[in-house]
Amino acid sequence: MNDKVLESYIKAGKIASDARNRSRDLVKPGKSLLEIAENIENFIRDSGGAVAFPINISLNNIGAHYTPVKDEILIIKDTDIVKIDIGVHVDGYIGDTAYTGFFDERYRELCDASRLALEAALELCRPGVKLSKISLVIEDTIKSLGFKPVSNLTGHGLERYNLHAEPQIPNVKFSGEYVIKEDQVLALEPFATDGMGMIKESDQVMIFMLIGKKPVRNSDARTVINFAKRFGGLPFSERWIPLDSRIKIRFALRELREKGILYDYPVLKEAGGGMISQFEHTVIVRDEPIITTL
Ligand SMILES: [Co+2]
Repeated sequence: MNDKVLESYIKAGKIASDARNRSRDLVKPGKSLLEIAENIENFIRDSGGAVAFPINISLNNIGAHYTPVKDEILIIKDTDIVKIDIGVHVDGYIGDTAYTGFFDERYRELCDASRLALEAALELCRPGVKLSKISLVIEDTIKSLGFKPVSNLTGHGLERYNLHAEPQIPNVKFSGEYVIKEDQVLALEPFATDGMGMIKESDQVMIFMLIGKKPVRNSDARTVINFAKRFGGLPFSERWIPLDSRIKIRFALRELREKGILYDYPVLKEAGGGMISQFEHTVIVRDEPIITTL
């Protein structure tokens, strides 16, 4: 990795970390999800970064991929646990970080489980370590606190303008010989739950990504394509689309999904209705691991 690339990763990580810390003051009972999302995404842009994916604000049994819509009505309650997942890029180099906020002490241990699993896993991000060892320590740490890792949500590699590069990093043990290498960039994100230990897709979708090119006749659909091209293949939010009505937006998105032009990220919910906690950092694999989002 050359100095320019390293510098971009460090800068993206720092802005993501600042955005995460800033969000801690906003994530409070009575606050609206829409207000939090707009505040944090604007902060990222004002700090000289670009938003690498719409801020995910996933409550309770939702594991990921919830981001407010234009007419969002959800307000945080004091019984909620709130996962905030933030992505920032600088010239395509991404920092990805998440934490879980809670207001009721009964969720402390659930949140500790994914936080401590992340801390233990980060220690292992050195050249030559087997990926399976990282997954094992995540599973063991979460189980030692009496919870289950979410088996079908994984950490992931990061590459320029690629949010889900190889390798996938399971949060449960597996057997495999894959070894991590110096300068690989990894986003580790343990998820812990008191439910079944699996997520399933719901039929709600708020996050999309452009994946294909095909002619479309509908002018609103063309507006969405032209808008989506700005993101260089990174995901975008329905909320950002510059069309004046949500009906037009939904209609255009449906056409593009059906034609295979858009990929969608459905809201993911715990299969047994359990609560989910998540913590995440981005790390550059080195003998002394560089955690860019610390
Ligand atoms: Co991630």
